[in-house]
Amino acid sequence: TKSPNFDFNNDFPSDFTWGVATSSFQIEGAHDVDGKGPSIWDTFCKDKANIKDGSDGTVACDHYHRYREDVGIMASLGVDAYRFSMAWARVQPDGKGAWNEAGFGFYDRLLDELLDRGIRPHATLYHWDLPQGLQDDGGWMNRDTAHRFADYAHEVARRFGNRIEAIATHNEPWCTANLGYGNAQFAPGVVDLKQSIQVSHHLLLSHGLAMRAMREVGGAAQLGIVLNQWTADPATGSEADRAMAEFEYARSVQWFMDPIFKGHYPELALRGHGANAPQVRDGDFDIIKQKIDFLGSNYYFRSWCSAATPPVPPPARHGVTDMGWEIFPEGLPELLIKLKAEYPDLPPVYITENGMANPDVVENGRVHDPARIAYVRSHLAALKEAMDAGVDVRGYFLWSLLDNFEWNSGYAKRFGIVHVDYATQQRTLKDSALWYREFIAARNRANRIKT
Ligand code: GBH
Repeated sequence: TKSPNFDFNNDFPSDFTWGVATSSFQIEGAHDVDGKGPSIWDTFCKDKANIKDGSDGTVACDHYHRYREDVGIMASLGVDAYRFSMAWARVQPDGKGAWNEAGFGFYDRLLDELLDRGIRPHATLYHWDLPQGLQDDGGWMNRDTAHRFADYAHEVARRFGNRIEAIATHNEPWCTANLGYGNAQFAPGVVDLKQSIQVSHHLLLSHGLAMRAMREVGGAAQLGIVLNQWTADPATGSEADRAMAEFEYARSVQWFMDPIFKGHYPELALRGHGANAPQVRDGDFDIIKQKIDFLGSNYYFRSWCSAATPPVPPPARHGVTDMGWEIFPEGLPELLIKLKAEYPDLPPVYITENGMANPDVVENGRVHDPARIAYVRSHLAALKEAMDAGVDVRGYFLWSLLDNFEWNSGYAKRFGIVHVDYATQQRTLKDSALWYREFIAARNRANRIKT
């Protein structure tokens, strides 16, 4: 395919990491192949009412069988790195007890393929697909799950720790807790505020235990965590809106950052949670507060806080995505600069996800998605501002390589820079993929001229 004619200027550092991201349940399919156990998302999808289009992840992008082709696509785009997650139930079908060699075999082949192609692997241990066996014992409400997670982390680090550039414990624990246990948008589908807050504590504990277990192994991988983060803006200058925004920032961003960097929960959020505050045991914060080598930050939009009924809608000056999310690139530098000020020990940051859903169609072998290109460009320009202001950002992972299973939205929402025709599993590079390729290549050209 001939690239559309884009004008751009890639002025990021020459060693900046350019990547794409996916997650296991959203792309792999092969839900019961080679000894894989069921995960809570396999279970959740069985109730068709849980997923907007009634779909599930049994086949998804069939990446389990097509990973070679998909890595080939990444190589053709010239990306430096690939962020993916491992399905815990693939490598340990029950979440406890025996390891499944065939499951590890898949990730072993994937890593080989990536390394052969010069693509650096960034792995996430948990992107929401808990083994159902552990859910049967209470899932993340059961404190013991944190210990099971550490065993799993230890085993992955032992086997693969020298071939993976970076390992993140969790992807967006806020979502696991709030959407899984707070409002039932996600598996396991519980609606219980108090539980969701206790779950968030167990997730942080599991992060700390996993960090310890992986440090014990040693190995070359950088270790960290991926959080979904946003700024929270009051809709108006009213006291109620301002208080709402402050609480929102405390209960989402600081709730996960403060324990890791300061060893306690944010006072404002704790007070707001009142009787729902989590049970914390002596020594928990010592486990949670450990040096991490990197922070992964997923940024999609800001949180808009209006206490009025009906709420004052966000201005959405740059429009909204197909998810209905306000496009707000300005929030990215605002967030990063705020984090740097609040957490003096902030390690290097990777933007581990950013991207947009866009309903696009293949026409004569082409997919025109100018809105996605504009979204990425505006967020990269915003990211550069944060870096110019002194935030140490080392890489950017576009969400997502492929159109995929968008959780409770099913396949109706398309986040890929590569289009997937689910009937044939045919992949087609969208214009955004061609743009990204050119953008990365421009960096490479600039590097060649420099040296
Ligand atoms: C990411 O989460 C995920 O990591 C990825 O798997 C997913 O495909 C991608 O984004 C696109 O969605 O206001 O309570 O109704 C995005 C995180 C999802 C967090 C939506 C806030 C709003 C929930 N965001 N969510 S709510």
